[in-house]
Parts: sequence; structure tokens; C-alpha cells
Amino acid sequence: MTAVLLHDYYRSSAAYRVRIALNLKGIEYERHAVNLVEGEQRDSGYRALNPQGFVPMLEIDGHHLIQSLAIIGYLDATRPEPPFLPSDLADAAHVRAMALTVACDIHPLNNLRVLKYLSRELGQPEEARDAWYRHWVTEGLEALEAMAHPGAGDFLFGDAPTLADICLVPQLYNARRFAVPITPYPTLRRVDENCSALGAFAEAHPDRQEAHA
Ligand SMILES: N[C@@H](CCC(=O)N[C@@H](CS)C(=O)NCC(=O)O)C(=O)O
Repeated sequence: MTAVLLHDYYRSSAAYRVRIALNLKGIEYERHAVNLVEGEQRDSGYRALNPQGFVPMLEIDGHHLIQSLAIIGYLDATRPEPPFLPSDLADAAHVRAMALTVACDIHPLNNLRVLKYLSRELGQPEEARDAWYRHWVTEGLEALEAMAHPGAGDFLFGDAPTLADICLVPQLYNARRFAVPITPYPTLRRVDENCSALGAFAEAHPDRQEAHA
């Protein structure tokens, strides 16, 4: 069988999601580090396969897959165990809503290229850029804490990790990295701790990646 190859960057939270998903499914993979700081994502060879020039990109089953949630959806559809969504459709919609709160409403406002645009093109000082970052993370995490509260068990929904946890853990890693307080979110912190106790999450952590690139 052809090797599974993940194009990623150790600190990319979108790539971190895919590392967790691959580990939870027990899929062995190799890593190709794309150094975002050095602009390797803009190389023409890479962009020919991924026109957005982002990580992650996953080579699997003869495909080049992009967009972390699309990749994770493919993994869940082709390798159903353990499932990333509950079987009840309304519960699954709730788990997806929590995942999308992170992936669509927090992360896109705060990733590197957006922060760079604020500084370079819009001439915003560092304090304004940091305030922007904190504002959107805080607003998103507050909502997520409220969404999680009724259905959370050991994880954001029930007692097994789902797509929502796969998105939560990298986002909290980012929040800590940029010194956004997370003490107001007891459910999110407890779930994050439970996730981190699992090998699949722990081994996906940026500090555990061999090449820090
Ligand atoms: N929605 C995309 C987001 C991917 C994304 O923003 N990746 C960032 C790293 S977290 C990236 O590659 N940035 C490269 C750049 O800004 O040039 C996904 O979920 O895969």
C-alpha cells in the first residue's frame, strides 16, 4: 500500500487537527514539513497541488486532499472506526457546530496571513493586532464553553473524542501560545486535559514533531 503523506507545519493548528485524526484512526503516516515561515507553501510545485498554498494537504489512497475538515471527513467516511461523529443526526449536527465554531469562526480570523495583513497592509500596530486576536478567540471560546456545557462528558460531547475535540485542542494550544486567558472556560480546560492524556492527541502535539518546521 502507498504510504500516507501529510504535508504540514508543526505549529499549524489546521495540520494539528489532521495529525490527531490520523492518530485516532490508527493510520500510519509520514510527514513532509512545509516551512511556512520560509514561505515554502508558495512554491509553484506545492501550489499546483494545493492552489490555496496552505497546510495541511494529505496524500492518501491516490488522492491529494486539502482543507482539514474535508480531510477528516474523508478519513471518517473511509475508515469508520472509531467514529468522529455520534450516530444520532441531531447530536452529530451539534458536534459539527462546535467544530465549525473553531474552524470557521475563530481560526480564519486569527491565522498568520490575516495577522500579517493587519500589520503590513493595514498598518496596525502590534497592540491592535493582539487585541484583534484576543477578541475573536475570547468570543469564540465563550460560545464554545456554553455549547459544550449540556452534552459534555469526558469530552466535548459524551465520553469519546469527536470532531469537536479534534478542533478544540489545537485552538487551545494557540490560545496559550498567544497568552489568551483560558481560565474562564472550565469545561474546555477539563476536556483538553482528558484529550491530552490520550496518545493520539499527545503524539500530535507540535512539540512532539521531529522537525520543528
Ligand atoms: N481552512 C483551512 C485553513 C488552513 C490554514 O489556514 N493553514 C495555515 C496554517 S494553520 C497556512 O497554511 N497558512 C499559510 C499562509 O498563511 O501562507 C483548513 O482547515 O485546512
